[in-house]
Amino acid sequence: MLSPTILATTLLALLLPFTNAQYGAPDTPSSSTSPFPTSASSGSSSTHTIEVGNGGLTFSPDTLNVPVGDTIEFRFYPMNHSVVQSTFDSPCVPSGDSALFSGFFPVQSGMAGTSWTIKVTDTKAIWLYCSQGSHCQMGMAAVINPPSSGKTLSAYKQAAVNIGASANPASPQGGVIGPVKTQSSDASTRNEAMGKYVLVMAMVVAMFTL
Ligand SMILES: [Cu+2]
Repeated sequence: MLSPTILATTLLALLLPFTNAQYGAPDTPSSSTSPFPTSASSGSSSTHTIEVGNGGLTFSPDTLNVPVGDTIEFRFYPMNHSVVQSTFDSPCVPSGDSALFSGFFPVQSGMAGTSWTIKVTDTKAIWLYCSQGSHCQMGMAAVINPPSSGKTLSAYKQAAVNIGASANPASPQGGVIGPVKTQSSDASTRNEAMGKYVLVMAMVVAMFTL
């Protein structure tokens, strides 16, 4: 049987190294208690992809939540689609003089070699449609960062049915046209590796601390 005194002494002996580490005893490497960065990817941005017209008059996905600072790459499929920004209240027409517009991307088969990339600069909803023929009226629309309540993409599509004709700005604006980006860039691979490294180090530190 352990006496209460021995038990207390044993407990104290067990807890003492931990306590010393917490308060940075001189013989404890200070690096083992230094705080780790909570996220290896903070400060970097990532690219989201939306396929335009892949297998039908669709955006895939047609609803996307994108953090401010991230970019969206639009990839184009046959036959000839575009991406234009409108308001929720007026589907199928540009939202104004500075409405985002990709231009048209004619492609016979497969994916167009060039894509259109925009950067999300605030949290406001971005309503998008295709200005080719009656694609918008047939439901070719999408929304970035949809409002949490009220305005929905399905309501937008219902209203679009009654719009006489689509329109678009005179020339592409608000984005960057360039070669399609490779899916796994060096940067994202590095971020992934760094994330695993931080996780392993945190586990090692936890093993020695607890
Ligand atoms: Cu279209």
